[in-house]
Amino acid sequence: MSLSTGAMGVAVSPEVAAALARGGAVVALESTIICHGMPYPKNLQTAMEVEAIVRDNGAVPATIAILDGVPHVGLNSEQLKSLAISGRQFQKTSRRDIAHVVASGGNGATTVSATMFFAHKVGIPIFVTGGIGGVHRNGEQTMDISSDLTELGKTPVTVISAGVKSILDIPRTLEYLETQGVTVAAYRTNEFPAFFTEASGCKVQCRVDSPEECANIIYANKNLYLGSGILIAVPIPKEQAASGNAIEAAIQKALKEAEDKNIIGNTITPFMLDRVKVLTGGCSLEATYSDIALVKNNALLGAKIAVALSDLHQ
Ligand code: PSU
Ligand code: MN
Repeated sequence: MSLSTGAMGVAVSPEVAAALARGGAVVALESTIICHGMPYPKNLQTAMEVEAIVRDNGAVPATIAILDGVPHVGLNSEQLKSLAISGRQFQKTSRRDIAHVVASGGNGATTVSATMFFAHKVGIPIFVTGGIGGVHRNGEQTMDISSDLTELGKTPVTVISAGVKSILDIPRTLEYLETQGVTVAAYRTNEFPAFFTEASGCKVQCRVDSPEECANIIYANKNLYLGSGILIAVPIPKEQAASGNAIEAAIQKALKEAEDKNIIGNTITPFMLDRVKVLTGGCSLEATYSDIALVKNNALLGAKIAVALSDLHQ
């Protein structure tokens, strides 16, 4: 089946297009986590389970990727499978890389910034992922600040994540988000979560306790044409939380390895994520698999927020 890419140059799957046309709930999902975050077949299994959770909770999933130079919003099962098998052959694509990947007819796994861009382009206001990028440790020297943060500043999409991994500088990430005018809300907690652990030591101004409350904030953002994004941070469930000390020790070791190997640019995040996973694998099984558990946990809330938001618009 061939899809019309329309004037926007984006191929929207029939299911997603129909849901958007009726004002139904749709949840965008990224593809970097599939291609660069987990090996096959774990990545395919996870991607399918996340889509199923979104569906079971009343929303339509829209996984986003660039296939043969065409940005796709909503993938069918063959496309999802081929993406998962290809893995790292799909180029990690942030906003910076989009035009080049499209012009060269390439395959791109979209990061948070690129996924937000395409979600907004086709009218999807909600996007679920595991963790977003941020200000890297030593970012004050390297200026390595993820384009996820500037995208959140200029694109009105709500991202549901488990906070920011502590491989990054969390306090500076929050400072930068404030500079960018991004609403940061923590779900059922007063503290910003640190992905593997429930708390980062950083307080947030905005606490939300229900999907409806989240939807009200998104609605207000839209009505005021604020134009900026919203980050909803959901802490890891208590029973899955890893030991903060074990994680920090692994991060320190991985940072040293990255420095020795001179790993910089857009390979630093996948490298750090991979090494922390391996280095904590021995002492904390939960940490190894928390990525998967957390995306699922976030998908559950994201779908409920999407449904609450679509109800507000009816
Ligand atoms: N953090 C995670 N898992 C991920 C990423 C970040 O815990 O998979 C991915 C996301 O796609 C995010 C990207 O948008 O890494 C950020 O990369 P960078 O730091 O190069 O901007
Ligand atoms: Mn970077």
